[in-house]
Amino acid sequence: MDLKTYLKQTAAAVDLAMDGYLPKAKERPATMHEAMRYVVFAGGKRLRPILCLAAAEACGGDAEAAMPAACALELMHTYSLVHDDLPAMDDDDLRRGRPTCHKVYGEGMAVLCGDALLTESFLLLARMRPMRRYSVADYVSELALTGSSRKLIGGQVMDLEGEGKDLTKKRLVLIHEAKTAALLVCSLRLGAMSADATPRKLQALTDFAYNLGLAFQVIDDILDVTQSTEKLGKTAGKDEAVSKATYPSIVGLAASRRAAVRYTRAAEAALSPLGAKAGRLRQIAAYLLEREY
Ligand code: GRG
Repeated sequence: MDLKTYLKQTAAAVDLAMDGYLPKAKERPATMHEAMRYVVFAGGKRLRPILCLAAAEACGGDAEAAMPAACALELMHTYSLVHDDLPAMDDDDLRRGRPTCHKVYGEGMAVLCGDALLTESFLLLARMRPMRRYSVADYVSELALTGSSRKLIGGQVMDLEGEGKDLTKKRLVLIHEAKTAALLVCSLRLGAMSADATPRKLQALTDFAYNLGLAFQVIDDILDVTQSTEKLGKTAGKDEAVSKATYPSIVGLAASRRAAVRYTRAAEAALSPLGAKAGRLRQIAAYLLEREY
C-alpha cells in the first residue's frame, strides 16, 4: 500500500475507534460530549496514533492491541490543543480549520472539554492488554509522565514564560523536547510496548521519535512563517505576532530547514536495529519533512 493510502486508511480506522470509545453526543451532559466530539473530529492529521500503530507494526504487533493507546494519544494531544488555544494561553480563534472550542462553547466548557479528553485518555489506556514485558501500569505511567509538568505542561510553561524574550537555541530545543517531542516519543513507545518490544527496539524507537519530534516542531515553526491560515487550518504568523522565539526567528529559515533535515536523518538512522520492518516509519519521517500543513 502506498503511503498516502496508508495514512488515510489508518486515520479512518483511528476515527472509527475513537467514535466507538467516546461518549455519544446525546449522552448527558450532551453539551460536553458534543464539544469533545467537535474538537476531536475536526480533521487533525492523526499523526500520533499513526506513529503508535506503525511502531507496533515495526515490532511485529498488531493494530487491534495498539488501538486504545493510539486513541488515548490523540485525545491527550487534542486536549493540549484545546487548552493551548484558550485566551489565557495562545488565545486563538481557529484550529483544524474551525472556530476553536472556547469560541463555540465558551471558555468554561473549553477548559472542561480539555480536562475530559485528558481523563478519557487514561480510561482508554486502562483497556490495554498487559504483555509479557509491560503491564497496564507501565502504559499508564508512560502517558502520565508525558502529560505531566516534567514534559507537556513543562513545555507549555517554558513557552509562556519565553514570550517576548530572546531565547537561546538551547532553551528553544528544551521547549521543543517537552512540548512536542515528548508526545511523539510516548506514541512510538506505547505502540512498541503493545507489541512487547525488546528493550533494544524500544530504545531505537525512542531515539527515532525524539529526533522526529524535534524535526516536526522546527517544520511547524517554518510553516507558521511560510504558509497561509487556510492551508494550516490555524492562524498563520502567530509566533511573530506574539513575539515567540522560534527556530526561524533565531537562526533564519534556511538554517531551520537544514536543522529539520538533520533531525530527520538522525531519526532515520536510529531505526537501523529494526531493519526492513521499520519501512513505514522511514516513509513517514520523509513525508513529514516535506509536509505543507
Ligand atoms: C495543561 C493548560 C495546559 C495546556 C496543555 C501541552 C500544551 C498545553 C500545549 C502544547 C500545544 C502545542 C501547540 C504543542 C505544539 C505541538 C504541535 C506542533 C501541535 C500541532 O500538531 P499537529 O500539526 O496538529 O499534529 P493536528 O491538528 O494535525 O493534530
